[in-house]
Amino acid sequence: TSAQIGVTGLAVMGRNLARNFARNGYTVALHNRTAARTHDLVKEFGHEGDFVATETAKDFVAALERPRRLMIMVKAGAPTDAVIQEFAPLLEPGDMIIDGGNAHFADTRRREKELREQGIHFVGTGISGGEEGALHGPSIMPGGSAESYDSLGPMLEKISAKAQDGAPCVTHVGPDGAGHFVKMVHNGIEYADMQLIGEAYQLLRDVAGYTPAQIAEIFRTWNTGRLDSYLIEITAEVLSHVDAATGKPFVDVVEDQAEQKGTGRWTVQIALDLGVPVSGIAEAVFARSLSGHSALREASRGLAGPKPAPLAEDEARAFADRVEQALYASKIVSYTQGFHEIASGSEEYDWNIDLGSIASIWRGGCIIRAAFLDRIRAAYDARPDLPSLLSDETFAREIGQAQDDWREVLVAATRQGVPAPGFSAALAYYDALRAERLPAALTQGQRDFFGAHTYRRTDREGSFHTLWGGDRTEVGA
Ligand code: NBP
Repeated sequence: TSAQIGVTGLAVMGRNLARNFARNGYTVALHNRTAARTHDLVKEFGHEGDFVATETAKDFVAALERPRRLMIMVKAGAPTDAVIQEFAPLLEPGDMIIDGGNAHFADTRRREKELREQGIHFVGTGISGGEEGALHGPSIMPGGSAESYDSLGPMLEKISAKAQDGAPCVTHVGPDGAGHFVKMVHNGIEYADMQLIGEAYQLLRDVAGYTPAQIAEIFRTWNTGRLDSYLIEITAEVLSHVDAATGKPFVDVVEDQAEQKGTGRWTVQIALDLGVPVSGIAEAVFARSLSGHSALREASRGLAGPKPAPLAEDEARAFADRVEQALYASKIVSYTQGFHEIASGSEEYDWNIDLGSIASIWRGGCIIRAAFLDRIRAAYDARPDLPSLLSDETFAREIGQAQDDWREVLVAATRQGVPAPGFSAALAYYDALRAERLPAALTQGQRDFFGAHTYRRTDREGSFHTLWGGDRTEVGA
């Protein structure tokens, strides 16, 4: 039997993707550096479909039909290069290597270029949805050549999540590293969503005075409205969970230091390189790193600040409604920033990414899946050259309606000393974009003063410099 696809790297993700392919009727060749994992999979799940267990690279490659489709699901970085080096010499022109790991898109670009010289299609593929998604249907973001998608697309569409309208959550994102780039920004947006939800929780707790169980109920209500999303849903689950050992809310017994694996950080690093303001996403990454500085936090505990006093019941309820507005408005901003980064990456690397289709494939399977994404897709479908999500009429109207409450929430947060860097960065972004004039004019004056960096004028073409050290006349530069 020859397999339509092979998966090497059978830890949680690879194993579940292999099972997903098999459950969808494909014959799947299996390989793992440590052969025990391969045999365990067959022993436990062999009844789910057709698997071909192999131990050597040669046997693995020989088990695949041509052109070969070989999926790598190993740890990102050096292990991925090692596996490529092991298999590439055994492949032929036209074969495909699919890297489903969380690779940095720059690595994917390099690998794609090297393998293209051998006639091998290298398909860097973002996969979101964790191990459950891998098994039941993830959101899949393949890059690589259009030709490889002709061969792979139908298989990926089969194993992918389906949105509510039945559309598969996979599309050919664009050439070389486009898929991994989009996956990276997906994760950055995920960080921002989580941070904003965290701030909403903290405000409901410290300003409104609600318990975690009450806040879980509030999130459940929100989940029936425009915030309907996987992250809001699981937030309610986590908040209502009670620790068995102590009887306390689970959220109160967990160490408050957030960890990260790096894709959120990459989103911000690349945004800095591209010159894209992703301040909301950056605050989310910084908030995680701040939380981890326990010595710094310990040393700062005694600093002066207000003591939050809980609100009366009806005020608390009104405040919760305002927090919903602030959360929704801030969410619009972080997606605006994330899509701006995708648009800039697409332009920089000539990927020609269709932004509406990205919103579309995030509607199911992935961590940021949300009803909201349908609306983003509609916005880009209506106007593919939309300069920013904020210029979409519907989003502009909604954020306009939310802004009073959004500001009130930040006033309360500031007064009561509850940090809300995500809400606050989002509002600053919104106000900066709206502003008729920015202090950037003053910045230009300062730069010209100390460094003769020159400036442009609002009323005439050209570059100018003022003789600051002399008689302060203006000269053309
Ligand atoms: P891990 O990232 O933990 O990687 C374990 C796998 O890599 C094992 O199969 C291991 O083989 C193999 N491997 C390593 Br480590 N070094 C190797 C080498 N030098 N040569 C050959 N194989 C090597 O697995 P995972 O959590 O299943 O994730 C797989 C990929 O999917 C990663 O890139 C991850 O970032 C990405 N991803 C993960 C998630 C998630 O929710 N976990 C979601 C989306 C994407 P061994 O068995 O012989 O040690």
